Amino acid sequence: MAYRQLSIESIAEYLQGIPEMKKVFSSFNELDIREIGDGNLNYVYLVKNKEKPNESVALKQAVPFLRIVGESWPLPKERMTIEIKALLKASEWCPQNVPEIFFYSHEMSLVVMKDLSSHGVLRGQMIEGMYFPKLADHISTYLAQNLFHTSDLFLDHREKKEMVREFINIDLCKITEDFVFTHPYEQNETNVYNPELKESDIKSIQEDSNLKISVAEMKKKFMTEAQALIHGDLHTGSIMASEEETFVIDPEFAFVGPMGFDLGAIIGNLLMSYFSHEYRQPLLGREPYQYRKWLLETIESLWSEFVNKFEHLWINHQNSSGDLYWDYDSGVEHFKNQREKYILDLLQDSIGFAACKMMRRILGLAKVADIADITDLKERARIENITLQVGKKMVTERKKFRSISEVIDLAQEFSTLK
Ligand code: SR1
Ligand code: MG
Repeated sequence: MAYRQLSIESIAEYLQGIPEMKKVFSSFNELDIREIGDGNLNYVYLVKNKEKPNESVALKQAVPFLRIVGESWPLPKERMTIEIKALLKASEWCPQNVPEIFFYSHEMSLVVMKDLSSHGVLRGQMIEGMYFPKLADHISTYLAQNLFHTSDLFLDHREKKEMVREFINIDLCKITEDFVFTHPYEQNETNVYNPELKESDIKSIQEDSNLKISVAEMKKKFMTEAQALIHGDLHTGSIMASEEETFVIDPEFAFVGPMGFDLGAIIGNLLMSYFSHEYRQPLLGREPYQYRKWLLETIESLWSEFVNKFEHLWINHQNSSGDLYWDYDSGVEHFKNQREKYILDLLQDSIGFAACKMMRRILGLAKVADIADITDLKERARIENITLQVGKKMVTERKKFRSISEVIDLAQEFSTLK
């Protein structure tokens, strides 16, 4: 079927023509269809049978332009092909953390998935101060499973290179290269600033040549390091969660890139939530420490559980296959040292990427509601500047960090509420 952009009016008829949908819907006569997409790129519809509300799906369709900007910014709708393949790949390693797919069409650039609306987007729920006791466990599993099994530590050399080819994602990588690693650090027409953010604060980032060199190093890593198949946009808006379950959605930015980009994305977003709650917790009528403490503990356990799970997979694979990617004499004797070095490099990469993901959300086009929705613009500017200064230190000094707890210490040091 040739591509056409679906709408609330045309979805019922479209779904009725798909045999797989007959397993979900007993009737197509009374469907409640709402557009619920709050992302920057695509359209997402929630489709429910009014008579039997447990019969429901989410339909996501890519359009041939960037939604946040409009039709004036073309973007190949074929990005959905990458998203579908990445969802299928992730479901091989941790099906419990990705949405079940009922149907997909590369021609129509769409995917029909399990309705996860009862879970809610993590970012919105964290803005409201909700706790997710299993988040660190679930996301560390998702990351360890996916990153390990799509890296050279696990895959055969040919399979790995074929995967690199399969996931070449030129246009969406270019969005990241521009909007995460370039525009926020220059005077660019796409940047959007809080009017209360001081010019001197903006300049402290955009005119610091040391910082720009550090960001450029992270950009080079992003562009050249084919370490594993990464999600590519793992912020808290790409996660649907309840207290019990966690689902990672929206992997349209997936490609074979540096593992630290995914770890950094989630760490950076949790840090921004932490800074935002310096303002938000008192507003919610709560004492300011408990929730923020939980956020920092989540960062710490996400990292340490990731390391444990990743190393466990690596050691088991080594023991069972006897195959090392650094297959040379006495390689086995140095296995432990190699793992330590690999993990330290990964920590420092993650810190550098987290910093870029934080600073771009303050100076660049795409914001995070945690901070950007703070209505008191002076308070927002104060939180924004904390985010910028912590980001600056993280990226420029990333090679000095030896553990995740040093990142936590830094975040606390810059908070006004200790
Ligand atoms: C210009 S598109 C802005 C952002 O939306 C996506 O979620 C990615 O983070 C992208 O950089
Ligand atoms: Mg997205």
